[in-house]
Amino acid sequence: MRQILLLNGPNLNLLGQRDQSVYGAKTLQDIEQEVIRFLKRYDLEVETFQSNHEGELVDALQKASKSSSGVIFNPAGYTHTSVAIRDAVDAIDIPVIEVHLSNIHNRESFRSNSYIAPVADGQITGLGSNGYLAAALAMVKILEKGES
Ligand code: DHK
Repeated sequence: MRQILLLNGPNLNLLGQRDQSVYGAKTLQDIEQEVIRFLKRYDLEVETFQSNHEGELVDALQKASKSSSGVIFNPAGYTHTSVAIRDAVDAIDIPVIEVHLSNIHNRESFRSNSYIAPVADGQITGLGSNGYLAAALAMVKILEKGES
């Protein structure tokens, strides 16, 4: 079965206890389960990984290029700082969709810049946990197109 990596960056392990007016009430496990359930309908298996460490996220992206068909990725705070993660996304030849729970364009100005967006297939921001499902559907469509 083909596999999608659902990759989450720093502090997203704290979802549920982080500011719920910004990040919602769901835990990361809730979101992961929703994506797993959704992609199962399309015969796609989901591997989940969360890390607070930049290098581990780089490692996960490199590994995904060998074992997965695509990545749904919330780089969290590293979105706005990490050239290394951007380079990893750029270097791998599978689709990567960037997701943010909050709308990074209506918060502090430093959040509106994403180092990842220019090298990702697309960015979904501000739709809360539904953004992950939107990314999952987009990933299905991207992969279907690749097959035809
Ligand atoms: C998550 C974070 O942790 C922030 O650092 C980003 C992103 C936004 C989100 O909305 O999911 O700025």
